[in-house]
Amino acid sequence: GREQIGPQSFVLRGFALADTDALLHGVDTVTAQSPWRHMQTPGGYTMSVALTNCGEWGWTTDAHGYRYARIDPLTGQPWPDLPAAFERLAQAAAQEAGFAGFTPDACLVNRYEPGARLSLHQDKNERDFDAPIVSVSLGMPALFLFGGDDRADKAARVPLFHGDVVVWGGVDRLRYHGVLPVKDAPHPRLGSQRINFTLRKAG
Ligand code: MD5
Ligand code: FE
Repeated sequence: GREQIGPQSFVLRGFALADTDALLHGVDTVTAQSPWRHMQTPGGYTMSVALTNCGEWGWTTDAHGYRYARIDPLTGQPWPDLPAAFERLAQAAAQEAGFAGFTPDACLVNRYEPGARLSLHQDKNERDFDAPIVSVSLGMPALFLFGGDDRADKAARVPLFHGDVVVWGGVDRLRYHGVLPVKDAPHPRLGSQRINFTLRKAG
C-alpha cells in the first residue's frame, strides 16, 4: 500500500522486502570498500549514526561543514559504485510516488546501533531540490520524526520497519526530519542494527 504522510511524501510498506538479499549484498559490497565510520559534525560532535556512501557523490561532514564529495576522505578513493539493485528499487519507488525518471547519483548509507539517533535537520546540500529522496529501511524498526518547514513545527512520528521505503519530494523535500533513539529489538536477519540508505540527486 501507499501511505501518504505529506502532500508529496509516501511510505511504501514492505516495498523492499522481496529485494532484501540483493540489497544486503549491496551493503556488504559497499562497506567492504568504504567502511562504516562515525563522522564529526561542524559543531564538534561525533555522530551516533555510522555512515558510508556509494554512487558518484557521497555526503560527508567534518569540522569544516557538510558537503558532497566524489572521493571518500577515509580511503582516498572514489565511493563504491551504486549497486544495481539500489538504483532499480529507487526508480520503481519514485515512480510509485509520482516521480518518474528519477536518476540518483548519490546514496548515503546509515547504520544505527541501539541508542543511535538523528536530530532534526533539513537535507539541503543537494543541488537539485526538484528530485525526490528515496529512503530504504532494513533491520530494527525506528520512529521517524516528520516535521515542517520550520524547526519549531510539531513533528509527526512515523514508525518505519524492515523493508519499508519512503519517498519525499516536491513541497515536502525540505521539511525538517530526524530519527528518535533506536531501541534494541534485535532483528532476525540483521541483529541489533538498523540500516537506512537514501538515494539522492546531489550533483
Ligand atoms: C534515516 N536519514 O532514517 C533518514 C532517512 C539522512 C536522513 O534523514 O539525512 O541521512 S531520509 C529522511 C528524509 C530525507 C529527505 C527529506 C526528508 C526526510 N523529509 O522531507 O522529511 O536514516
Ligand atoms: Fe536527512
